[in-house]
Amino acid sequence: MKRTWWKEAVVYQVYWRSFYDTDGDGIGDLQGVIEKLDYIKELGVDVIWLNPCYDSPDVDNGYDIRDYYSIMEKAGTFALWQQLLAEVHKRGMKLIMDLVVNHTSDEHSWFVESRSSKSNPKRDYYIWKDAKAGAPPNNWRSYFTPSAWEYDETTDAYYFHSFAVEQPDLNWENPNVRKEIYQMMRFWLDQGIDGFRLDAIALLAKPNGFPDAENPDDIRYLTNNPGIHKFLREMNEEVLCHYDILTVGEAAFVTPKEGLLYVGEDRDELHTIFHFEICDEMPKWDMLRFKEIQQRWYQGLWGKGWNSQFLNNHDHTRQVSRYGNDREYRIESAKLLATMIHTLPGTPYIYQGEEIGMTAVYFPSIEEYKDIAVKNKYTEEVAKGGSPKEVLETLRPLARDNSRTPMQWDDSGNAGFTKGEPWIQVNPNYTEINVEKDLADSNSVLAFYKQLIQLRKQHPVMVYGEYQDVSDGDLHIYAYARTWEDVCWLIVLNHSDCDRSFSVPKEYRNPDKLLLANYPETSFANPLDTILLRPHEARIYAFQ
Ligand code: TEU
Repeated sequence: MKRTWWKEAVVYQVYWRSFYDTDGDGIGDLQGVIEKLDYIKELGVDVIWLNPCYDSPDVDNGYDIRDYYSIMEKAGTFALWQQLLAEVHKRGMKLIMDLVVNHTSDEHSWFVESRSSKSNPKRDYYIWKDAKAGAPPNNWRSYFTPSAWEYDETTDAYYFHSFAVEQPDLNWENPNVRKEIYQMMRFWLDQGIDGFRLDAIALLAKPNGFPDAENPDDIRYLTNNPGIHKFLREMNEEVLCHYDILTVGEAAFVTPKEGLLYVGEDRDELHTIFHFEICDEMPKWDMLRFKEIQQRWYQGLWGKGWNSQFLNNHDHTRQVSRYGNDREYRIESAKLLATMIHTLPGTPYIYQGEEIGMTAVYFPSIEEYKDIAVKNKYTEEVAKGGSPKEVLETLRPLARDNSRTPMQWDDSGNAGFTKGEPWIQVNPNYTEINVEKDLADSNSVLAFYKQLIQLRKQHPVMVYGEYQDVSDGDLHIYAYARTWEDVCWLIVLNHSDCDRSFSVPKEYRNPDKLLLANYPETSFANPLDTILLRPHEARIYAFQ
């Protein structure tokens, strides 16, 4: 298997608007990211993924781009962004930017022109259809609205949007659109960035002929359509292959077999992808399903393509709340989930705040929620007759705002995030959960993440080791081996609130050492017949 820097890297995702505010406007900024780079560097990570900071009206927190070539005023200036890039490189880290090219803002000049008249040269930069008997062209919904079509009076036609009304989809069938996008990508790569996280990239190709969907609510018809690989191969040929970069595609709803078409080393498309089977197929934590998904992706990609491992990001609620136990076992389960993500095959991603075990938030009313997705869904469900209280209860656990509350730096006002009024409320538990507290505790979640990241630097088995699930019948215990040359690791995880025992397969009963454990006082025994695991206990054994 080809060894590359991005396979060996750990990526840290900075949602800058919630990271650190230096000008007191209550919103994080690029200066704040610069001032916290030493903190990020000391984690030991290699790459920073920066969420979109291009000029935007901010309807969808920067994922509605108005000008690809300038920086959003809230974030800072282009010169400041250049300084951030230089400071990241000075510290020996790399920076990948979010590439949002499935759609733009409705305030982008291209769309302003496109909607102005049917004869405008930029009309076909977007997807316009005439009404069908006075109704939208088909029955598709979008991720954020009941219909994926918005009527525009000026030209008496509908335009298509996969997300918000304010995010019209670009028409990727138009070669002029693709040319403009490739030119913009080269601009940013020539600034010296180290790659892209490609937003909603599997949506670029639309279903041929825009037929009605059998089940409009099953939104998978929007993604992974024929033609997507033609676009990605052209993008690779025109742009990506000319740079030594990391490209990670957000590819919702693809299976391992389909995923390989995006990241196969012989495909000349992308390097790796975030799949979403864990989030989409598992509305609630189900260890058995998780193991099956991991097995499928290992068999589908290993040796042919590269996977990415994550459990949360700015779109998915805090992992310790969704998959762990953020009450009695917050610290243990935060460490357990980290151990899993960092020892499974693929590049691990850390979403800001997970390294101190930040949790989901509980806002009492819809007013405190800021995300267009959750607010639109709330309006939609209440309009359908849902009781506001019940609708909020349903939406609350998976609302994207759970992961967008400000980074908790210390126990001072607003968790040290801002001296102003924060754009979104700080999680009230910041007095207990914050960076300053974790830095002072050698048994903290933060200290544990640093140990895990260090292990990756010292042990190629973590990156290139073959994977084998060696779990026994207990659905709550996940045990697997990683093997590389003459090195073998056994990872054993108890995903439950109870004590459980794991009977060790005979070939793993004589480890040389207990490499890492998430309970400080864990004794090492050899031979190992049965391991008694405490709630949310994780162990890594090494066999030299
Ligand atoms: O998210 C894309 C998106 O919403 C879907 O892929 C969904 O996340 C997936 O199916 C998992 O359920 C990206 C950005 O991450 C998000 O913040 C933006 O709102 C969205 O695109 C539009 O740009």
